[in-house]
Amino acid sequence: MNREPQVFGRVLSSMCTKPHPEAREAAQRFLADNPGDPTTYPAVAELERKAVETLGEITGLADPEGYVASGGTEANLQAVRAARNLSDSADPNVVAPESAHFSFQKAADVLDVDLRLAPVDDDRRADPAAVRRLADEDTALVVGVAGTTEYGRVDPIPELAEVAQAVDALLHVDAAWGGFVLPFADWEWNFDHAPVDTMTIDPHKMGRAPIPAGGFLARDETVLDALVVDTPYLESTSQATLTGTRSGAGVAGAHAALSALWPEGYRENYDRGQANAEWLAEALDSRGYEVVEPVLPIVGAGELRVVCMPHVTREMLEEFVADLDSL
Ligand code: 0PR
Repeated sequence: MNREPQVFGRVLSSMCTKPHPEAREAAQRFLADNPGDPTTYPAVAELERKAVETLGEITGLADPEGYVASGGTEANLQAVRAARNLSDSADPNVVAPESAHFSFQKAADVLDVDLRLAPVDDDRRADPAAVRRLADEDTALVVGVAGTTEYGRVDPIPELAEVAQAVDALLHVDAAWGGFVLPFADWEWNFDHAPVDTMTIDPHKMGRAPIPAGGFLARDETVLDALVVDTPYLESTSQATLTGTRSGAGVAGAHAALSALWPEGYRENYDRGQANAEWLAEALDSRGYEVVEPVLPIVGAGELRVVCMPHVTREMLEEFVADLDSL
């Protein structure tokens, strides 16, 4: 059976998008390279270092530690794992807003930590007072989301950092989706705005890299050290990643997309996506839908959710609204 890949003409609520052509090409060339063995595959290892450096630039972090992960789920899991390993509690917990992505539930399950979900405020952002009430001396990690999956909300990261400091926990920011639009919007979310310890920022979402390409970043080497295992028979002596063999296509694709698009290409994606989101919000509002204002390019209205990814054009949205009108 010869199936064709999905055409993006009617994909309106996915966080995946068409890869940049140069990223597609780079991914294909590096299909058999394994960044998990950097001494045997030094070229792809070099691309990964450069990709991480650019992710650092995007998130306000000079000399970033980190790597290109399989996606946001792995990056979030590694943040929880590092915090758990660094904690001196016998029964560590993680406090996150209830708007956090379900990957934190997987992380808590796999790592056997308690996940405490705090109610959000009226604008669906983390409420620092509610997070503070759930945090205690066993809290290893406080989580903030910069661009929530459902409504694109940006949590008050500096206030969450204060909560983390008050209980001596690490602070993780999940910017898996938002990381490539937030540099062009006016929010405090990154390593430069607050004492953020770790961050998720995924090139395979708004970054226009092919799947799989997530991003895990850490301010401090000690975080990566907390993840390291020895790799006795490899030339490199240790590994901090979760998976062993990793996708060279993912790493090379991410590097190529970042090289082609940061910063101007991403700025254009943001400008167009945000304008489209505002246009759609207005179109839905004038038709009587209860619309959640798009502070980033995601429009929520009742059961409806449209993510204005780079492949989503005004024409697609006009067609969508016309379809709604004809129902
Ligand atoms: N953090 C945030 C804020 C996310 O939105 C997501 C995924 C993750 C972490 C996990 O990332 P990975 O899926 O890369 O592990 N958010 C999307 C969502 O749940 C994932 C997705 C993407 C779902 C494309 C469907 C789809 O077509 O909507």
